[in-house]
Amino acid sequence: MIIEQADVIVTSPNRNFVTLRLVTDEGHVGIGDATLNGRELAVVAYLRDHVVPLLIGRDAHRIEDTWQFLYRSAYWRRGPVTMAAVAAVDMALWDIKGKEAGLPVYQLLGGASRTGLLAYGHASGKTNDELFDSVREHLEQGYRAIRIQAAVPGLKSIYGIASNATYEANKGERYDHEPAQRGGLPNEEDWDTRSYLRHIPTVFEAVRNEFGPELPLLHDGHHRMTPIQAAQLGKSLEPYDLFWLEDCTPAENQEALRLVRQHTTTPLAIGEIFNTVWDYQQIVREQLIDYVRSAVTHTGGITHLKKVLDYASQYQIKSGMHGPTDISPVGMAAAMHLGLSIHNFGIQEYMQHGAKTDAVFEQSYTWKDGLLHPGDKPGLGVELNVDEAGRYPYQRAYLPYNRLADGTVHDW
Ligand code: CS2
Ligand code: MG
Repeated sequence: MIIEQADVIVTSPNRNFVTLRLVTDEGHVGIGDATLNGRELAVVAYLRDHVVPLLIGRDAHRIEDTWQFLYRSAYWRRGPVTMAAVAAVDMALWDIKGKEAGLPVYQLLGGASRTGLLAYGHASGKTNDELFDSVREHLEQGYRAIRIQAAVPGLKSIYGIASNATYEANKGERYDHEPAQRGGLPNEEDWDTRSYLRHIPTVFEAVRNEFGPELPLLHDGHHRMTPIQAAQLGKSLEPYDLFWLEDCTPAENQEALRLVRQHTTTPLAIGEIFNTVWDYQQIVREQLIDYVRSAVTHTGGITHLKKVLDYASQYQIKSGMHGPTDISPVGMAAAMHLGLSIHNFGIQEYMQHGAKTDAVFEQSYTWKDGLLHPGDKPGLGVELNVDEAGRYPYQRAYLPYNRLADGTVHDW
């Protein structure tokens, strides 16, 4: 079965998405997500100019060989752009293989290891009252685990606060806290770690007092703390029994997590900006994390992320796949197939896309009683409506960045 056609489709319904669409000589269509928030066109160029010419005429059956060929023949290895491009090819080939076999991809990966996938959503608020409303909104929707993000007194803007945190406030359109605002240049936000470290424990105390000790709560530090500051936060949150503290400190320096681990038992989740197993080598081997945060879309696809998670399973580390709105429904479906099949599944982030996005990407995955399931359509189970996609041309969008009070640029 030969790849005859490869198209890179850019569309921007609720936000920008990049999708690779392959067609074989037998008429099978496979799609893969290549969305890299804020750098979408870099992946488009990598795919169109350097990968597509290599795909035409290749045997679509050879998923592993194609992965190794794209990874090793480029000479220059790893990185978010390269691995998002490789991921899209990998997802599209798994989609084709499932369609040819007449099976959902999770069956090709070894079948289901559970009935459904625990999902968490994003509650947020500028005040505790707004945060509580957002938590209630997510509980009413059926979420069984909830991420808590809050404004910090004295800071003008901060990551993770939905423009309006509740459905009604958005007139029935799902709130979309999409941080990458289309049409402009990067927004500058302000940051002060000490104010944040003083405030966040009070937020979790209030949430626990309001909602009790059982509800699994998560928090995203979003790369902003030094290791010792992360250790301080982890320790101060121990009384509130978090499911995880995410991206507590920039983890290019994997050793940094040793210092955090020495001071706190709060579970740690790292990796949404990682893109190969090598980024995890030390933090997995030294048991420095509890959850692997990578998305299929940013980590070389199903083939490679499965290898990362199999490595992590030797250390009882579980998956916590990244699933904000900048992972397309194709990338979400791929994550669900992989998550359903592996033994060491932990939790799946699920922010839900907007109505325009759902019209472009016709999904067959389901979310019921707080559990996700990829569905049983052959392949990944998502169809790209190319005509609908054409209605929404790309709009340049940048993620924000931070500056400290003295003007120093800081991690966002
Ligand atoms: C966040 C992401 O969902 C998360 O955990 O870290 O929303 C992140 O801010 C975006 O994916 C950046 O594009
Ligand atoms: Mg995150």
